[in-house]
Amino acid sequence: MDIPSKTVRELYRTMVVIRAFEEKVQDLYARGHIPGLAHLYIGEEAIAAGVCANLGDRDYITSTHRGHGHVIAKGALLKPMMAELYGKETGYCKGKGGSMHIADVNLGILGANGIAGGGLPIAVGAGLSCKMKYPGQVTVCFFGDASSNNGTFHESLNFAAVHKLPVIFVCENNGFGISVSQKQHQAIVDISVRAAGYNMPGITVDGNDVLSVYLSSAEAIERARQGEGPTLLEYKTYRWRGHHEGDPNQGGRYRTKEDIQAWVENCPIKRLEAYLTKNKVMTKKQMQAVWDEVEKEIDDSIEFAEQSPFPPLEEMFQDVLA
Ligand SMILES: Cc1ncc(C[n+]2csc(CCOP(=O)(O)OP(=O)(O)O)c2C)c(N)n1
Repeated sequence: MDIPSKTVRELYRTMVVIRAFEEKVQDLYARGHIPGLAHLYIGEEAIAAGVCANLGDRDYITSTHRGHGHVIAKGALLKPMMAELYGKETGYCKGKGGSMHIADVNLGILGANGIAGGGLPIAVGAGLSCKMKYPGQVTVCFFGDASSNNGTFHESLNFAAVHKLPVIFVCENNGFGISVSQKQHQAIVDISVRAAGYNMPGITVDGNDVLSVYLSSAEAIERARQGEGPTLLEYKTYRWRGHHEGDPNQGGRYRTKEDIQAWVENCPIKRLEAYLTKNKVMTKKQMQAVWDEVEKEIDDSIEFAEQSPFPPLEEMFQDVLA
């Protein structure tokens, strides 16, 4: 299947927005503007962009603690996102959720999630509602390699397979769960082999190649839309930063400089830029214009967040469940 040039340009823009947003968050966090935790997705942008490009507003996603990329790719607005990171009243959760809990049900974003593996059963519930009430709609569930060891992973894949639910399980295998390498936490190399245990298709794809991500997820999503049930997609990638921004070594204690450098050179955005130039889809000037426009949008979101008020003290326990 050929991907239309318009779609390729949109994939590029989405990846640039995610990268530029997070580079700003990195800086703002270091300067103490953002409270709480921030887990950055830098280096993994091709997965969110490629998968979500196949979804509509009425489809659902569930996300993770590393969720900025997923929600941006699904259509979240930068202003309420940034305000949420700042803990401001104008944020997606009125400033009470922070980076890990951005949700917009109208856009099918059922929430980023601070619980590793927490999005899996939520996705299955949403998938069941798609099957029963909204045929043709699907749910995509993002989760990491370490989260695929949780009981929720096995129970969710089992339930989705038995009931042929329109759920696409997207494992972002960045090689680490906090500081523990995949080799130390799993006896398998490809997580996609676990699909066999649930009699669903499972494939492993280069997660830094946005075009391969787009095409492989298009196929799985179409299968789910047709009522043929779930798929397990594994995208191999790498996170450039530490597990979270509070790590003073930024992952330098458990990874070699050479490994990090090799993955930085394998940058998904650079790879797409090379494709765009080679195939004359965009010129360097047009690409630069995208960066400039996006930087402006992000600066506006920071201004919006900075000027917004904190939620009033008397609302501290409103909308909060515990
Ligand atoms: C149920 C649960 N156990 C442990 C944690 C602590 N924790 C937060 S993130 C994380 C590792 C997640 O790794 P992975 O799923 O591979 O995602 P990545 O951070 O690599 O994107 C852990 C163990 C948690 N948040 N929830």
